[in-house]
Amino acid sequence: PKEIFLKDYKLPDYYFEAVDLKFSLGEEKTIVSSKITVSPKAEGCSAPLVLDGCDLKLVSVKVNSNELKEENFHLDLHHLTLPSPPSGKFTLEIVNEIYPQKNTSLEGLFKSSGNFCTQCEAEGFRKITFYQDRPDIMAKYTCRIEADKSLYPVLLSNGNLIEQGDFEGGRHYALWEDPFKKPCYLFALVAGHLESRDDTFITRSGRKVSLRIWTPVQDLPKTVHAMYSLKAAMKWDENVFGLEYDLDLFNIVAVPDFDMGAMENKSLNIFNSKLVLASPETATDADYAAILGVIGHEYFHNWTGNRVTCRDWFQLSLKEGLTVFRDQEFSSDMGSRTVKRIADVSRLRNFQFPQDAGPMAHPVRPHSYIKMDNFYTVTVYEKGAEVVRMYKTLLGSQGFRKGMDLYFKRHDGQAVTCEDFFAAMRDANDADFSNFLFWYSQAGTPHLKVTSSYNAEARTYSLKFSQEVPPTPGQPVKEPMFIPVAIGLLYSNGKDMPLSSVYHDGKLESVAVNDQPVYTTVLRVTKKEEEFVFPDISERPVPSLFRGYSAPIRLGSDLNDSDLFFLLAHDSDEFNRWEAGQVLARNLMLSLVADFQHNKPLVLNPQFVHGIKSILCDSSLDKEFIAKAITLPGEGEIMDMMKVADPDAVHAVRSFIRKQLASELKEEFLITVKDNKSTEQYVFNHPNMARRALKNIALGYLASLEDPELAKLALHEYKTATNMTEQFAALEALAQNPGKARDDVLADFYSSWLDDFLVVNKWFALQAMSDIPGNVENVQNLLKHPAFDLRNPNKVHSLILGFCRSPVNFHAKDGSGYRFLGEMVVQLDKLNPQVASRMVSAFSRWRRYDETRQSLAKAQLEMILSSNGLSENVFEIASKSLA
Ligand code: HT7
Ligand code: ZN
Repeated sequence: PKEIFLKDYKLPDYYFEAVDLKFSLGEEKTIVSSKITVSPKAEGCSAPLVLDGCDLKLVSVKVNSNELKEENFHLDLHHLTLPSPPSGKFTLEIVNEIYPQKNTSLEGLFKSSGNFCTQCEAEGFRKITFYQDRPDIMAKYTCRIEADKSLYPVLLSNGNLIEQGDFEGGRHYALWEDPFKKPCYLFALVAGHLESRDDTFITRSGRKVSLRIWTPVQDLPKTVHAMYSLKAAMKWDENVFGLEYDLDLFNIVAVPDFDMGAMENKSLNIFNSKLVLASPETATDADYAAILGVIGHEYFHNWTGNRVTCRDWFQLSLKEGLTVFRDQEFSSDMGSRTVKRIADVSRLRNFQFPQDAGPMAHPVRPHSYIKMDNFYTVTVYEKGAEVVRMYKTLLGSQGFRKGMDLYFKRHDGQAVTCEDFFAAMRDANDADFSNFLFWYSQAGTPHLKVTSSYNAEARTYSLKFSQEVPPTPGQPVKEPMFIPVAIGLLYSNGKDMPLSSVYHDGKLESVAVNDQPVYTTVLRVTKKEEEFVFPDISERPVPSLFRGYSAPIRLGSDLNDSDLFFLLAHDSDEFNRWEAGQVLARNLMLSLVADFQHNKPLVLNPQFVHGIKSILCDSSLDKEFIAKAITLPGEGEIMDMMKVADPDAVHAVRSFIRKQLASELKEEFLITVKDNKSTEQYVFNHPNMARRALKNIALGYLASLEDPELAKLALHEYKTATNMTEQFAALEALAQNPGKARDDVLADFYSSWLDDFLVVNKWFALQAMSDIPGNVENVQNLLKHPAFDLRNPNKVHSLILGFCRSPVNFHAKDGSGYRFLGEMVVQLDKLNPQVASRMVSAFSRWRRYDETRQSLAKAQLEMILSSNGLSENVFEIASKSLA
């Protein structure tokens, strides 16, 4: 397989101005005709025109209406080449056949539950027709779709519907025109039996936009929340960024078979059904929140991604990092900012940090790839969003908005780079960003050490920073990064100290704003070692470092347990209160893991129990914050901090602490469950979600005790729940412990929900993720369950990736978990390489484990690599994992 490098980027020799597509959809085959207006980059260009094409049957090629003979073009497995196209502008007409009914890869044109549907990002358009399939080719499109009217009554594409009609013999057509130039990855077509929920949105300039959410008719009642989310997102983008929707129609289509969450095709977003359909009885609060966030995300792409797109796929984070940042901010504004930040940082730590420390580590803007699909990663998305967040931290809300305005002013309608975004931020604010661009080019999570000292005589407080960016594949040595450190200092009474100035590089710099002292300031750490000294500090402060998690780094500080307990109790930055609790919990878990490994008895620090109790019982705190604060760090996070990851020890310790807390705080947890029971109808708002979250966490703790009385309580909660959030939490609580009660409740849940495929997926996932010993056998049996289907990515995620989330079972020392995954990858690769390569990623950190596990995992990676007909997707991840 060929590796593609960022440094080799070249402007295209030919641009496409207009593209007219025609689709004749059929049961055997689909005929695609394209008419493209081609213009050379420069007068007299004699370069060959190379078009991408994959799995296409060419029927004819015409240039300026003349059909080309075979000797005048060249066709191979991946390209159609015109060696000497005419000089100057010309029209190119191509006819080809495709076979969507046989397409299980879910890219290009495929069928999902009987409906036609497309997915073109990143390089799927080449599975539809021959084209320069790259994002810097931006053209205006029309799309004419012809199909059987009774099978496919709805025909959709991008832009506006400008014509439609019927033919004799039961076929009909629709002609769509998109007035905006776009890259081909934003092209979309849907044809099928669908109904829509319709609504309207009046933009702030008074334009009326029709909103339609399309699903099979029986699912329409479940689109209320999606429509609410869409309208909220449209309003939010106007209010916060001044960005209005630019067409008269916005369509969303929900399909059950989809590789990712959703796709932002211009005016025709296509969504995985699980991110559209929700009702209180069938969807949890987490589902509702995910729908809000992803509907927002795809809508926000209309500006950050569609109006301004990427020059090449290396720049993916330009649109994805920025749009994730925008959806995070949207969700924060719609709910609790602190809780959202905690969730986002946890995700970064649990998924992105391990990637950044493993063989697949890559910068936010990768330098090379074999298959672009493999780079839709937590690094490009979530770390990319943190990079955007740092601009905002450094520039403030107004400065950030100025940068965004300039970005759109300069680049609307263009395909651009991460430097263009950086330059807009810098120029709009006249800012000095020195080495900030290393965030795009250097992989690895920087380690930042902070040491503090207080000089009572001089009344100064010093913070010394030293940073290290760890080596990653292909990048043994790194430059220091530009790290914004948002910081506050606390008096011993817990109040924030006012800050007016700081000594840095021998100079006294003001940190006041409008001549007023501040309580949080942002220090700019740009060197390997750097010191900041605060003057006029009357007592030894406790520092609150990286408020709001102001940079994606690993922090090592000299704060001791009593400082951390103090911050947990007093910090005015709520995120840092949570963070202090997490640091305490991580330290505690690591020390108990060491005890476990040395066969020492496990004893829980009473101060920790007291800390958890005081949070649980603090009625002044937000309930969702309490739920987050009393949740222990995940097993993956702890393993990530160990020299040799020990899944059995970490699991034993986490279970021990949970049980110990449950037993010591049993009364408090019981009161929490009782006081937070739902009494009214389900409402999706922060106070109600917070109450449910806290009740569910408390119930989970109680059920861990394996006490029949508490199991009875959980069963009662399961039976009386009026919404899925509480019913599923009760099911999870009961399913922690093996036995008849577990088996019965799982069987009851399935028989109650077998008609709802999204709920059944939850049922698969819950069993797959179980830590019950030897669960691999159960998962293997579930593969044969009538509701399971290997061709559906949601089901594969629930069952197979779900299984890999259980450290004890996936990393079982007998190798059964690894063997199971190895076999599944080989099978899946034949159907859907993108999904298969995501599965292989579960192996990528195999070197983190003991020798026995290492050799078992390595054997599976080698087996995968030696299998016949391996896709480039799987090859790239498996070979890089072994390198
Ligand atoms: N921009 C979309 C990416 C996407 C995708 C990528 C590869 C293969 C399938 C895919 N489906 C959607 C989604 C987004 O981030 O908004
Ligand atoms: Zn996106």
